[in-house]
Amino acid sequence: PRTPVTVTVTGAAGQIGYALLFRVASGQLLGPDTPVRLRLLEITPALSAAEGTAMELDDCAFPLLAGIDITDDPATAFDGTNVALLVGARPRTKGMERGDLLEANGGIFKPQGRAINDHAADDVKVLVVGNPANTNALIARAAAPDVPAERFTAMTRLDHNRALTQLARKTGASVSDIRRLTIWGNHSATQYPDIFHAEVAGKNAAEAVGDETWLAEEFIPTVAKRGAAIIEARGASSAASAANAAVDHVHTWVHGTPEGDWTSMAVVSDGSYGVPEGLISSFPVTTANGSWQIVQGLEINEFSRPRIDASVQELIDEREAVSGLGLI
Ligand code: NAX
Repeated sequence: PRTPVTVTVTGAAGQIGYALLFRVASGQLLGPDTPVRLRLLEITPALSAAEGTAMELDDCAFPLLAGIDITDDPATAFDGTNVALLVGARPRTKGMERGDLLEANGGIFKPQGRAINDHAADDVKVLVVGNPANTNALIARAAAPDVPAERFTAMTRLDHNRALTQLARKTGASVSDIRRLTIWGNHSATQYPDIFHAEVAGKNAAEAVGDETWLAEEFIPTVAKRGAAIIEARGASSAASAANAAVDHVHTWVHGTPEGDWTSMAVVSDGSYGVPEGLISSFPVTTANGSWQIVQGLEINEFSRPRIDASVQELIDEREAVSGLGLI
């Protein structure tokens, strides 16, 4: 049998953690041949809840689950970790300013980045889910100078999947008929879901839709505000769909994108498409052999350019704010 891969999940007792852990343990993250050792990181008051989840994981008798450790210590949580899923974060509470939010999360992601730097396996791959995800990833990455920058990513796959379904509905196609959709920028309300390079059953998606008003007034806001719509309907934020997107993100990173297609991942910019170097921004990305590459050479039209720029500007502002706070 293969050596188990160590997967660390932070915020393991939260609602995304509850939806995510069972899928990781069942083999959906890394495939049916890869045993998994789980490490659950929680804050001290939530350790008991994490233990309850671990009991349920035991009770699933997953053949691929090689063990579970639960801890409130980042050094222990990331010791030898191969895949780090950083889900736990400090939510924005009433009356909290953006600066307070960034600072509170800096207090989580900076020490976690340092612990990854000092203790994780050489091949560690990091996915940040906890919001503000792109900037939390930037903070963790800055605290881990010995880990290659390309191992720190943030999640826009949920936005990507939301956009796939909206486009499929509009065109009467199936989601599996759609390729080359892109989420650009920040995982926030400024994100830009781009269908100009996408194809629906081999036809250009923007031409298939043929309706820029729908794009500007329905598609983009529906995708960008979907998180708020879920909260409104469900009384709680997206959890199972977020966990599903995290599984998709890592699975694609490890196993590769299909020929002729790409995915959306927030990754460190090399300056492509005018996104300042070093920002962690969502791009069209292909993956192969466990690494990713930003798709090059796409023409950005007049509709897309200001929308990409606006979201990137928000990331620049967030970077300035956390830099001012001494977090990077
Ligand atoms: P919950 O509040 O249910 O769970 C968060 C958990 O994190 C709690 O159990 C808490 O104790 C734990 N935690 C807090 N600080 C920690 C620390 N320093 N170390 C370890 N654990 C810690 O939130 P949940 O609904 O699970 O959402 C988690 C995060 O995902 C939030 O920041 C949320 O905004 C974000 N999301 C990101 C999405 C994305 O697409 N990137 C979509 C879904 C989700 O909104």
